Amino acid sequence: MINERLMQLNLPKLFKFDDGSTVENVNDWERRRDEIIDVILKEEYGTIPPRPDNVFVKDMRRVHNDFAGKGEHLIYDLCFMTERGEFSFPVNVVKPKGNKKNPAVVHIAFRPDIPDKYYPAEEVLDLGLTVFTFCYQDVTTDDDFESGLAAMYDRNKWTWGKIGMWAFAAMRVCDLLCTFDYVDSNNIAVMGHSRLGKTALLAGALDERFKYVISNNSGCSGAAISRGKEGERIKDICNRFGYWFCENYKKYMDNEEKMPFDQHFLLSLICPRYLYVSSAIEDKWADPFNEFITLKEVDKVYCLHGIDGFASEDSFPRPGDVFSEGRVGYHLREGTHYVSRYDWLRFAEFIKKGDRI
Ligand code: GTR
Repeated sequence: MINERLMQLNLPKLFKFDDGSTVENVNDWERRRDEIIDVILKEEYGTIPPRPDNVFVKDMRRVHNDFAGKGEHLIYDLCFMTERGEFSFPVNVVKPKGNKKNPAVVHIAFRPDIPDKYYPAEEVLDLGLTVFTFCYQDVTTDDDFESGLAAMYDRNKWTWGKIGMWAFAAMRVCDLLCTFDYVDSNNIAVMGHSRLGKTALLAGALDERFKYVISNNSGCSGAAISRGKEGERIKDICNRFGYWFCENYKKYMDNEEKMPFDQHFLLSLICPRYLYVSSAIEDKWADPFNEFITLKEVDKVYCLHGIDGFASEDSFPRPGDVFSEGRVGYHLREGTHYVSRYDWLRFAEFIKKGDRI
């Protein structure tokens, strides 16, 4: 059933090189991966500046909010050099007390407060995860190119839209946390919801230090295949939020079948690492069905690697379904566009499962 739907959509082929030849093995895939990165940056998210030489902490504060004595809350001012001088933004860390190396999550957040309605900090702490949260607006707001990170690089040189900028910031948080003794740097996740779920996918696709890439309700231009999509289409997203992408993306408004890629290209870059996508049944704008089928397509890359990818049935999932046996996980929950406690708990389970392997 799902495979038939994928065939009908006539998606651009993951295993076909630009010159028409075929990917036969994992070595070929590594070369194909570079082509895929090029096309999604050139046509969708824009080009992104290289990693800065040095990321450092300018200031650190301790917050007296110790989660029943079980945790610590620190705020770092993360700083690095850009083309136009120094740039910094605050990063909140909530960690279990002590110096044990714990898996870490880079949480790209809507809000700066800890905890907030989208982030049940105490529950996540109790699960033994250290969470580095930054608020996307502290890096750069949605449509302003005159301040924040957007103003720190030459726009004629780099074509990035806002999703690229937030993804770049998530990678800088990763640079920083890798320097801390209390982080298990072999077990780092990146996670986001909605526009920030799109961002988590891009950061995870580009930066292989993220072993787990978790995207909640990311929908259009995130986890969902654009061809045949219900709810939000490329035209809708470009009309409202064109600045999240590069200019080239506008070519595909009402013109999806001309795209030399689709969202399975982005998600395929995460293989052989751990990928988790979550949908909500009432979030029709994001289109749970098209989020789900992307994973079916991406599973083919895990097969090429001889790794268990997406272990699901060949039918559309029901609310309450969780598929987390392989390296590609998914759940569909009841309710609306939101990142809930239910979602966080599934993410934590998925990370811990990977951690044991
Ligand atoms: C919706 C938008 C989605 C999603 C979300 C958000 O309105 O159309 O693509 O990103 O907003 O708030 O991030």
